[in-house]
Amino acid sequence: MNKLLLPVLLILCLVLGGCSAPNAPAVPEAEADLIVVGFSQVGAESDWRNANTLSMQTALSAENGYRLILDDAQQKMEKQVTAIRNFINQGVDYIVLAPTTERGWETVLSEAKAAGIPVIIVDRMIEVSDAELFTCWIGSDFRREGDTAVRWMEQHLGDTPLEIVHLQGNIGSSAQIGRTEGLDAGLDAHRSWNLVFRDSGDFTQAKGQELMEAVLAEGTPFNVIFSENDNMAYGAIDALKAAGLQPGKDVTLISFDSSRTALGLILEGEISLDVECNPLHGPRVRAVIEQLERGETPLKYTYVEETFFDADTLTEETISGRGY
Ligand code: GYE
Repeated sequence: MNKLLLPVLLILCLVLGGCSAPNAPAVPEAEADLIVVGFSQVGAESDWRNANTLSMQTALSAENGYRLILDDAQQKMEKQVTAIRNFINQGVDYIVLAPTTERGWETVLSEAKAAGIPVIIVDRMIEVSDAELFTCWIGSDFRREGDTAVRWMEQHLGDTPLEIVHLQGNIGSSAQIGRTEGLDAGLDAHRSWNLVFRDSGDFTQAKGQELMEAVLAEGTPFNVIFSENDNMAYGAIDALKAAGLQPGKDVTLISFDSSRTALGLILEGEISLDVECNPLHGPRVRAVIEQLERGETPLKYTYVEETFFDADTLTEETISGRGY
């Protein structure tokens, strides 16, 4: 071979990543038997999300026989579409998708289907006309979570006049849609409940704080905050305290997720109700892949069992035994 051509070819090989140094196997032997899973994750917007990522990484580890390719979409649906296309190009064995929003998945999932790659949906749901575009779904009943919060409000706050500040999650995500629908049903059923503010805080602490600061600056009276996740609730607490208000006393704070920090805040009296949402889907996804590997058909929809916590039901033991 031409002396000049060889280094050029070598560099090209390395850049394209298609081949390796002479005599080295293309894939390290230990990795050759691993099941390759591409996981398109929403982002890192909350403690819930980080616990979910960790759960997937732990369950789908090399020791357990997996190679997990994680893609963080920074809460952008378009980034997830690109990630899925990359997974298809890489020829992964399975795709796991935690979708940001419910809509817009038809095309890319048809591509995965055409490539013969099973797609497992976790956490939020997708809305597609053909349910064959995904193998199965594992997650929470978000409408039920919203209804649970409303039932608690009925029992604990009754028909007293409520001025409700509603901090929503990512608009268009199942978690937002279900929890908002629950509250809307409560608002319809109670003439004395008033919605005084509603906006999306994107499930982040920073945005939750920002929105609460805006409400406080406006001088809008309120006595309930309905925060669609814990991180926005933490932001709201910071804003309330900075304004000299005491969460739990001056305002009833309702939240979702029930991560360990939030449960601690129930004990301290700052959060009044936290509806549980379990992020530990890693072992559930692994069990589904094992079923598929054995040629079995997993359940199409699996709803995770969940409860709620308030000062009456929460114990120190629950907090210490919490996995997230
Ligand atoms: O409540 C929130 C996270 O989709 C259930 O997303 C999940 C939600 C969760 O960012 O904290």
